[in-house]
Amino acid sequence: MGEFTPDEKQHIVSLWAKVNVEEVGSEALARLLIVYPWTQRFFSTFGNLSSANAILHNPKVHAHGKKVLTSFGDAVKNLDNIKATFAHLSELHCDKLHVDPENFKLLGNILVIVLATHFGKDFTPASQAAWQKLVSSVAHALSLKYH
Ligand code: HEG
Repeated sequence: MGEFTPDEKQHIVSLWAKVNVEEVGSEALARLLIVYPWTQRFFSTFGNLSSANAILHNPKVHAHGKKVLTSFGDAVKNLDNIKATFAHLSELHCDKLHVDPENFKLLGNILVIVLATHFGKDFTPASQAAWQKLVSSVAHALSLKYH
């Protein structure tokens, strides 16, 4: 039962224990907004997003990045139950926020890149494989309530 092997769970949980949610979360969201500028449209209330530098230092981007990655951490704590864990957030992103679910995949891949820059060689191929599986599982779970 469950989609993750014991080895994959070990890779996910042990790396997560070393993640600084504020630092990694804000960097991942900032990079999403810089690399895929059309994602800025969801954050029109966030103030100055006019340059990479402005985005990287925007306090609302930091706060929201931390919020998103903290929420992502619920997946790490519920690896056997990811769909149910994100059912409510899937509804919210569809019905209230109107976020195209393609963006969950973009953010997941950016998160993997940020982890690679933070952990370097400690982010082994096996760890990356487990994390890629996790981000795609979360993106899938967040898309399930779309209609
Ligand atoms: Mg979303 C709000 C989690 C990706 C756009 N997001 C939120 C909230 C959470 C969350 C916990 C607060 C919900 C609340 O107020 O009750 N988001 C979350 C996760 C992921 C994700 C776990 C993927 C891993 N979000 C995501 C992406 C976009 C987005 C890719 C758009 C590109 N989220 C978004 C917006 C809001 C939230 C626009 C409302 C922000 C606000 O106005 O405060």
